[in-house]
Amino acid sequence: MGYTIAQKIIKAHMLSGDMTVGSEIALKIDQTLTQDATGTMAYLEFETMGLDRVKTERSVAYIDHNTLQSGFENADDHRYIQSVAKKHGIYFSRPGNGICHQVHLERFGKPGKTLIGSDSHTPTGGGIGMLAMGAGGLDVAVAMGGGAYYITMPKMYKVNLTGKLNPYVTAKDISLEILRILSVKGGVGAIIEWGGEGIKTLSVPERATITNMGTELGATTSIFPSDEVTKAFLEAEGRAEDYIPLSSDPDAVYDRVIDINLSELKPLIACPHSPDNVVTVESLKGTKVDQVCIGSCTNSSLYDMLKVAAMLKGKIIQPSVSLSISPGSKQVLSMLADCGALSDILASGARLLECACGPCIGMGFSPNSGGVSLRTFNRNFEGRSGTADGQVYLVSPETAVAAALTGEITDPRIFGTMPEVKMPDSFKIDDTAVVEPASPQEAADIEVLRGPNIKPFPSARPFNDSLSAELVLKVGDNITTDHIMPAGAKILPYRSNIPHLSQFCFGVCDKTFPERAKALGQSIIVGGSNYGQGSSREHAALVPMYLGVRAVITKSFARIHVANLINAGIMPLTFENPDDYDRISQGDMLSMNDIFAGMDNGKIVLEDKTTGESFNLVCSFTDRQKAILKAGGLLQYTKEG
Ligand code: MIC
Ligand code: SF4
Repeated sequence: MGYTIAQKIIKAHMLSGDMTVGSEIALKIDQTLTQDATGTMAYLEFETMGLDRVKTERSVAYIDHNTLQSGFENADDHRYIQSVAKKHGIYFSRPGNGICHQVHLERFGKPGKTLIGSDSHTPTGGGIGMLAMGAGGLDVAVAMGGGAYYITMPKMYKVNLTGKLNPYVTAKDISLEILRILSVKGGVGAIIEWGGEGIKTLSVPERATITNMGTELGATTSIFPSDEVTKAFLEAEGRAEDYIPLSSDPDAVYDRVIDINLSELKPLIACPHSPDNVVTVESLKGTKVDQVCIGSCTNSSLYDMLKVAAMLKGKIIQPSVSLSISPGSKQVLSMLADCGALSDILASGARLLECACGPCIGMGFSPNSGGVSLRTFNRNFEGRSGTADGQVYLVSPETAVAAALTGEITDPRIFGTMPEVKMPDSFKIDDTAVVEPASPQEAADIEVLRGPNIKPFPSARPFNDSLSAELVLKVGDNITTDHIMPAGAKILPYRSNIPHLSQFCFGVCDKTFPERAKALGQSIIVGGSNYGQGSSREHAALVPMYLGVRAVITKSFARIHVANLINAGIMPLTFENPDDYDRISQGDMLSMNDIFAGMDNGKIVLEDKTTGESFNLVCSFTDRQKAILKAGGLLQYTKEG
């Protein structure tokens, strides 16, 4: 039996385990990336491991999320990350150099390598045939130290593309189509390989749009072959030597195969508040639009921006619409400037934002109240834009421009022939915004600069054999990490200050949660299915842990979040019978006994002392995970080990 692309990379990096689906495997990690909103915590964790230098082939620290410096906090965190990176062998991408995933694709990613990043959109690297996965900061810290990254061996899905995209139908529409087919939980436990004749027509930036948004499916990652298209991209980046060909074997076996005919696709749009709430753009024709945002790690490549500029050229946007453009990297922005496309964008009335995440993570550009915002981003979770009642829709750059020009949701195909966009044979290479680490000799003298915003992180409590605690919060299906630990301009600067952050925990669902949880001392949360989808932020586990949450019981979990819970020493459990979810209420007093034996045999009985009922909970912890929980979290476990 042959291998899929992902299985080939896994096989070459496997440190322990075997490729039985569902079993735990340990992988050697070649590259890591961090961004500043999760990076501060990841480097604090790395420092506590007491290692001098990273052991990876390449580790890069990006500053792209917290670039609004409305106080000392973000600037202090940047200084901390820059100094810690210099000391420990990590490349530092300065603020303004671009969004981590875009820059990593351009300058560092390599086909066939493994990459983990403390950001859930790290799978963007799958666009050039990397096995690239999002992870919690602590897992990234361990990988920087040379430790293995543990995942559950995923199933293999294949998406076969046939045909060719019509004008104004784009890679973003392919992403939205697969979300429509699979939903935000349809990729959980799977790696999605993209193949078929249709991929030959997709450039690397288009492929990267698709692997980027594969995160929204809940997939472990998504991957394209490394082929002539990949080779041309790497050559244009002056990195021909990084190319290796990579494809699946003809007799590789997939657990599921999905066919998409590109020729039949139409422009699509994801409606509030979920990326899988997908309909055709034409079905929403005429809906008034207040704001349009173009950028984010999904759609900010030079190719995307050149198309946007070509559509805007010689036209003026509607006065009722506010349009923002954030190019993905300095490379993209300076090439737009050099070829004159930037002038076309500015002349249209667009507002140019810096090369960073910006509005995607609520760092400015929040819509007006109740405002309709069309964004080329990957997430439209409730409240994420910074405006609680903002109505965010996800679209392609072409559909975004069509809305800016008409003031309403408009199928871009009405614009007739798409202006031709010619990609250059080579990109402008300027790595001056990437600061190299110090040599091992110089490193000893480098002082790590810490600001007052960095607070010691809380330590979890080891588990006892029994637990009695109140059900402090009961939430529904598809709870995102943006619900658990919101971001945005007011909160993000405190990513290294867990006590401060804790005031906002679950603020979208129940503002009284932090107070109540703290008062209880220890508590349990109950959720529906796909709990913890979205971001990789470990803060969505560390903050509940700080507030005393000991266990989370759900119908099912999202992959990165469940790992973060275990790392934070919070026990993730699922209902054996999902209907039991309905028989338990917020405020009930819950208790579990014989936890250790239960962890071993995969079943723990939950008694509801308030109603007198009892339920079976299931778990399938590996020996390593049990030891982590017993030790009180991964950090404690790593120190003890
Ligand atoms: C996001 O898109 O939600 C983020 C902000 O990039 C996060 C990381 C974070 O919360 O810092 C992610 O996707 O992991
Ligand atoms: Fe940044 Fe948005 Fe991409 Fe997250 S999804 S890395 S916030 S651009």
